[in-house]
Amino acid sequence: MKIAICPGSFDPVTLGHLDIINRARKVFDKTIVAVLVNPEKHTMFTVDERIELLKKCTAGMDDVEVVGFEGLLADYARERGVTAIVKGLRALSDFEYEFQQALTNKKLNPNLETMFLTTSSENMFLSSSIVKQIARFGGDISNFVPECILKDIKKRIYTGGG
Ligand code: COD
Repeated sequence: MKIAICPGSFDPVTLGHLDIINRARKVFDKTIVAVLVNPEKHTMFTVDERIELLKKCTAGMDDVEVVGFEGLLADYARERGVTAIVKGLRALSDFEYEFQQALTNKKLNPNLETMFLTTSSENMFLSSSIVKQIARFGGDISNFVPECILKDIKKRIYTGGG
């Protein structure tokens, strides 16, 4: 069984993330969406909230599992028998960081490949930070996040905690 892992902070999940997850599903038998649990990193949404939002967006996708993970991605991937890390590349600016991560993960777990999918053109500029920024100032985020979680995100941002 070929298993992909799509790791990230997903603070919150965007249409860009979902596009990469859906394209990974076309290639792999199973896709694990892994939310990094990092207490040192300040996030707007708690890990449980981020997992819940992702579960909502992937409801009905039997080949997708949403999990939280701690520590090194390479170790978690080994534990879960993962074939490849699947990530999206938006622009040249992503490349250096992603290249470093891919080489490090390969050193830590030589059996683990990293595969990059180029972002879809409509998501090229999209990131969780942009979504949070727009939402904080009351802007319209409906073109950037899945519709099924639009209300949850707005509620969370407008009722504080962001
Ligand atoms: N279009 C296409 N792809 C996108 C878009 C978009 N608009 N937005 C995001 N993505 C993809 C990117 O591939 C990105 O890598 C992924 O979604 C997740 O994005 P974020 O921003 O939610 O998550 P990051 O970049 O903060 O996640 C970083 C990791 C959690 C993957 C990383 O820190 C990690 O693996 N940490 C564990 C510790 C570890 O093992 N480190 C590596 C060795 S040093």
